[in-house]
Amino acid sequence: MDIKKFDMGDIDIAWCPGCGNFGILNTLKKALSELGIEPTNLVLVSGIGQAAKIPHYFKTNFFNGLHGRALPAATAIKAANPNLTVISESGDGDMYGEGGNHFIHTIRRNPNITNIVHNNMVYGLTKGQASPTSQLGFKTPVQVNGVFLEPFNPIAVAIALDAGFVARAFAGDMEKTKEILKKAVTHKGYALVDIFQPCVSFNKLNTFQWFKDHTYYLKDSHKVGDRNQAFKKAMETDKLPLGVFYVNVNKATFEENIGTYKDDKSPLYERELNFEKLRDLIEKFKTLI
Ligand SMILES: Cc1ncc(C[n+]2csc(CCOP(=O)(O)OP(=O)(O)O)c2C)c(N)n1
Ligand code: SF4
Ligand SMILES: [Mg+2]
Repeated sequence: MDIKKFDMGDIDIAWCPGCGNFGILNTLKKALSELGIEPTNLVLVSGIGQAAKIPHYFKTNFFNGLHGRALPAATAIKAANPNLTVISESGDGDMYGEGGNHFIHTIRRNPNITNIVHNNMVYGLTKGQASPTSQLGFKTPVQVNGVFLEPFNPIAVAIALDAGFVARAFAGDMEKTKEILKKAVTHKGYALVDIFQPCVSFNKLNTFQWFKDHTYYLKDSHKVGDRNQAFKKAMETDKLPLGVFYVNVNKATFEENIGTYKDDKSPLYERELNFEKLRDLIEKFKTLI
């Protein structure tokens, strides 16, 4: 296993010392190395935020776009070249707030990509406002009397939408997180891994210790194919379950469903562009104006 192949060398990393993002960065490199994935065959796609900086610290291909917009870019990249391993990287605000609409409809499309969300229950980059997953009562310089909205439950929403793979991990447990990431990346279709990631600077409520005290791993007897059981587990809030909640392997992917690959399996990016068709279409539209 050679995780150095993903290293950027001696670069400045703009995360606070002790941030949970460091654990996720290393664990993802290990998981991908153990799966034998090469940097040239990988694309990391992100939006904006502390978590979304992860592709800057990874020696591989990446696309860093607008806040909340990682998933449509990731879907398009995978559709243009299904041979690539495509991973979307976001924070809880980026994915469930600004990107909430894409979260829902990407699950429906089911592209063969992995959606990793660093869930620190706060807007870290912009210095500590509440995010969609902030806990009730969480006080911030904006939410001075404490958050009064029920936190968004991404696991329950993903299971309700019949996402093909739904898991939750904890950045303080590298070994288990690595195993969950490996399962997610090898799942055929959309895979969500929501990772609890302590923000040591702006979330003094949900600390490493808080996550240790408020989580437990699903038992081996948990049946990942049972959607109702998975949903019940997702609704637990006293202690938050970790592990793989739900897997559905019987879903066609976006790339399988689109007509582009029906008769021709060669990746879209390799094909010759047919400008004639486009010209005809433009001329036809001109006559309608
Ligand atoms: C459209 C838009 N709205 C707001 C912002 C400002 N902004 C940048 S990052 C961010 C929140 C990031 O929070 P999260 O996704 O949880 O990432 P974290 O920094 O916590 O890892 C916001 C609101 C922006 N860049 N673009
Ligand atoms: S602000 Fe929070 S999320 Fe951002 S680098 Fe610092 S500890 Fe990590
Ligand atoms: Mg966040």
